[in-house]
Amino acid sequence: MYDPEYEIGFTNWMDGFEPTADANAFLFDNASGSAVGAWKAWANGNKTIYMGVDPLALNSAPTYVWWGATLEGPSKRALDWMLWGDEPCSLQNGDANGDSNVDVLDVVMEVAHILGTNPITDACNFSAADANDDGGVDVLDVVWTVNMILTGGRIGDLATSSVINVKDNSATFTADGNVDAFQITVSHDADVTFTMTEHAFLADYATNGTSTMMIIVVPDSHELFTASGEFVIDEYLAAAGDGYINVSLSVPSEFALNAAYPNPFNPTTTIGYAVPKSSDVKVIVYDMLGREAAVLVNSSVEAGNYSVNWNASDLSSGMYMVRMTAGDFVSTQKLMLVK
Ligand SMILES: [Ca+2]
Ligand SMILES: [Ca+2]
Repeated sequence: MYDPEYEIGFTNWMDGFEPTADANAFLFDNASGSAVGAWKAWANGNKTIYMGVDPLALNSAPTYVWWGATLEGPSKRALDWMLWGDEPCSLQNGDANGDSNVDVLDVVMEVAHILGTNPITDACNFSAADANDDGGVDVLDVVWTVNMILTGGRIGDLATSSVINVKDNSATFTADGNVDAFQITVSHDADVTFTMTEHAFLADYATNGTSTMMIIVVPDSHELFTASGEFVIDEYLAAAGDGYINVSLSVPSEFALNAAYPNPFNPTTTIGYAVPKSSDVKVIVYDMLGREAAVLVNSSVEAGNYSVNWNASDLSSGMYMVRMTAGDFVSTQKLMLVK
């Protein structure tokens, strides 16, 4: 282990700080004139290691605190009692790419960081991307940055709540005012692809296997995104102004087996269904002799609106029946396969 007296450069540190010539005092006791906090830096390979002593612990056991081992220097954020004269970097909040403008490029950079497609690794850029200074980069920083860009250009009140609706593999929303950003994570089969709304300041997504995270910034229609197949919304956040707003998924009020489309069909059709509460749901297709032709759904399903595709390419033309059952609910519909 290191010798603290040597490492930090103090002599007589129990009686008050008398920094040695190579230590840096940063806080002084006005009455005694002695230092009550000090730090020292060492080169260590291509990094600089910083160490400080906690002035708040002077009268008990002084504690040594490592803070920072970075190229840039000590982090003020890591120990907020430190009174550093200089910020380690001076980028304007929101100017994530450091080009002295806060514009859509910075929002793109923040969104790519959140989606994980291009994480911000530079401490200075990260600090600028953390526009609201809470130590992380998330959708609130996107909103903060967008509002800097759009100052004066927005009409109407900020939303306080929003409802996300899913129907026919598309997500839309309603809200009681302007929503600045949505962050939505959905799960889906690996071959499902997504098309983001074109009516937004910015909309982007990142798919990782069977999970996709999307960020839709300042949507100016009710559209959010459309998928090529079924998905389930796992997580959702929405923000307006400087905070999150209440957001919920619309839940159907009753079970329903919706009209298949197209019908008649050849060879695929889409069948929508609604589940008002978590239930064991079966959607099964029978031929006219009552034999099972396809099991489309047979699982526990969360409340929501869903749709399922049926491909009947290996079956012969004719009439089929699709039956949805969930608890006491039963609904049946005719399907006409015409080849
Ligand atoms: Ca910029
Ligand atoms: Ca932040």
